[in-house]
Amino acid sequence: MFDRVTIQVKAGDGGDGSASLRHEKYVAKGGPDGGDGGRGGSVYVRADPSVNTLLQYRYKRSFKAERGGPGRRKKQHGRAGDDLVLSVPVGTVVHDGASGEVIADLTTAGERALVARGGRGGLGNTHFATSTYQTPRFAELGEPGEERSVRLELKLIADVALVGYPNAGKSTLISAISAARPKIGAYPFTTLEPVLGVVAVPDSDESFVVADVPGLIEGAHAGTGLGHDFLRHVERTRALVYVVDGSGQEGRSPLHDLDVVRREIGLHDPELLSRPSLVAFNKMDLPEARENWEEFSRAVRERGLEAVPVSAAAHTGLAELVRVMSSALAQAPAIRRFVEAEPEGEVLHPRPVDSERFDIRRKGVRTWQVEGPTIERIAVMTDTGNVEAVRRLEREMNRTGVTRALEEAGIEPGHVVRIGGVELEWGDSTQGRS
Ligand SMILES: Nc1nc2c(ncn2[C@@H]2O[C@H](COP(=O)(O)OP(=O)(O)OP(=O)(O)O)[C@@H](O)[C@H]2O)c(=O)[nH]1
Ligand SMILES: [Mg+2]
Repeated sequence: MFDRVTIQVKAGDGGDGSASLRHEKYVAKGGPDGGDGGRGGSVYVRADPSVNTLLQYRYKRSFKAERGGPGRRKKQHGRAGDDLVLSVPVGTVVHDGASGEVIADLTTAGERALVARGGRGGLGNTHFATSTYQTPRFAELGEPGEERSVRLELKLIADVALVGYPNAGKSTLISAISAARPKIGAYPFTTLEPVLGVVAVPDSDESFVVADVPGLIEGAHAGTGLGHDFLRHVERTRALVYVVDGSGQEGRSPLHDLDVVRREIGLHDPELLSRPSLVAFNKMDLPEARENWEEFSRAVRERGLEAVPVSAAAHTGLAELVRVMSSALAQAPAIRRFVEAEPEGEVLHPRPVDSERFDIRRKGVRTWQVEGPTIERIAVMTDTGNVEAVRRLEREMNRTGVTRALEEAGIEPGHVVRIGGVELEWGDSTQGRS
């Protein structure tokens, strides 16, 4: 079943700022006129009602948004990179691939989550001119776009799940009460993927969504048969219908099947047992089923459940079954899928506000590491091949208190400081407090 996939996403890098100096007639070097780089495109995941599976991510697993354009002379700013929007089915849960943490649960059509933020454009040199320093010959590099792995997990959203032993007739039943046409077979495990069908409630304009899920057998929670993996889909349904083969297959009694299936469901998630439930006692067209019905219905009532005798094949009892299903739903609490969400709302994943806080760690006798959002961002946006750009980084280190903290921690000339991806050698001459 292809309902989980991990993809790599990379937002666009910001465009580099420009270090252009104005060309004026009769003036050898004019003031700075370099524009800013454009921001990089971000990557979003969006719940699209016209998409039903995650299959489009089966082979292509890596996605990149466009980078921002570079700033140019005459204060021309670079153009912003286009965002990349990845479509997923409604009901997709988006996790951070590394931590497993849930970034967003896209339960409403149109909802989208930001998964990788585009890098900021680098500032052009016009930003670095001061009254005493009028021709800065450097600009910031674009900030790299965020990059991360993202796990997409599809959890179907249905009102009612049909659960039961293989061959109980779940697929036959859903095709009898809805327009869904899953494969039906006289062999177990015909259904390999969950299937959804919309059921109209007679004499009303209501309808509800039913999910036909693969068969469950004893030991499913431990991986027997198809295992219980697909029961994750059942977690998102509001009511359960246990479908049992009333004729008893291979010497198993219908009651035994019901108990086994309920036990497996409880082992997967005990909470599921307390959802509104009922039993569809199927294959009433067969004499064995009619014989079993009396005893079964009594035993089921003792368990506090209601059973409805039906024949999915002969289409008997179905109107009554649908009526009981819809009244079970009427008592079922609205679950997570009804969480308030703006139809076109955006789920933002929290991102630490840029702060000037930083930590210093000694990494070895001569090596120091500085970590902090602001200083790291300035460092990655520094063109280390440009002396003036490095000077500016040093000024920022002074301004934010990094320099003082390193000195207090005991840094000495010749030591190496790492910030973001940048390495600086500590020296007397370059650490002037300007
Ligand atoms: N006589 C009779 N046979 C039925 C009835 N409902 C289903 N069947 C038969 O039972 C067999 C299994 O039906 P399916 O609908 O594929 O059963 P399932 O529960 O979806 O099975 P899995 O997908 O393997 O879990 C098929 O041969 C059906 O024709 C019924 O009401 N009466
Ligand atoms: Mg089936």
